[in-house]
Amino acid sequence: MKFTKWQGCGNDFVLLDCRAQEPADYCELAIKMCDRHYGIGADGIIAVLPSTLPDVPLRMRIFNTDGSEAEMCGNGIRCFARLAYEQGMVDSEEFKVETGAGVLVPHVVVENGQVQAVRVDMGEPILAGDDIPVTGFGSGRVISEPLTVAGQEFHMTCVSMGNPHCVIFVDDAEAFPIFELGPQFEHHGRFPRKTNTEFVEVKDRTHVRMRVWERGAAVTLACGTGACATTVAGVLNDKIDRKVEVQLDGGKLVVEWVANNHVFMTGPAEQVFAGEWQA
Ligand code: ZDR
Repeated sequence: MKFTKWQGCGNDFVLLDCRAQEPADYCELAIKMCDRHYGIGADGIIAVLPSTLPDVPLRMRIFNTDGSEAEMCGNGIRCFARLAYEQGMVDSEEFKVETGAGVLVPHVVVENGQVQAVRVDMGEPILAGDDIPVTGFGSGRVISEPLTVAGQEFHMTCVSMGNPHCVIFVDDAEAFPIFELGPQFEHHGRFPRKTNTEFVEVKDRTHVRMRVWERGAAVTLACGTGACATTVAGVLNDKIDRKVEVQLDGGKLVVEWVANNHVFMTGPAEQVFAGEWQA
């Protein structure tokens, strides 16, 4: 099976062209391929599939390192879009992609024949507690609500970008004990589908520093949907402007929550190597 390996801000993925043939078991394949010692090594695998919808050329599925399927992946969809564009799977720089978070629209930014970045219309954030899902808030928003983890009280703002996010503003992102507390957020009883958690330090109204504990993947160097959720959470708490630069462990993303309620994310996507899977 041929594959390509990609990264966006250091969040890395194996991309598989599954349009003609699908693996028998995505879950098992994700666990094996993502293993950094016995496999290829990645934060997830992404399948390129034909869409099930009219007028949508492609469908994306993403599986985490633990084999669980996520609805969406922000860094992954940029890699997916660049691959589809460069491999001629689509005939324009902007096209629709079917995802578990609905139909999203990436735009491959090309200047002088070179791909510079990928900008993605990530759709509208979901803010109703039951829909994120976070229990205990009904259809209300979850903005700076108390959450007790490991005996400490935090304030969470919850946002779904198709996948669930819990955003925690902290004074010092670098010093936050993310490895110790990250899993306790992920598996907290308030999150019926578990959660991705972002620990965010606001530098000023247009710059934030974000670290992430990802559902099903642990600490990663970046999280695209998390950067979008962070921006929405920052605006809802009046900590930042609607357009910000998000500094992640592995790079920078620019995120803008525009007036029509859509969130746009812009960032890099790079192919690192191509190979053949033999296991
Ligand atoms: C966070 C993520 N890497 C991205 O860039 O958006 C998405 C991966 C999926 C995530 N671990 C989840 O929702 O289970």
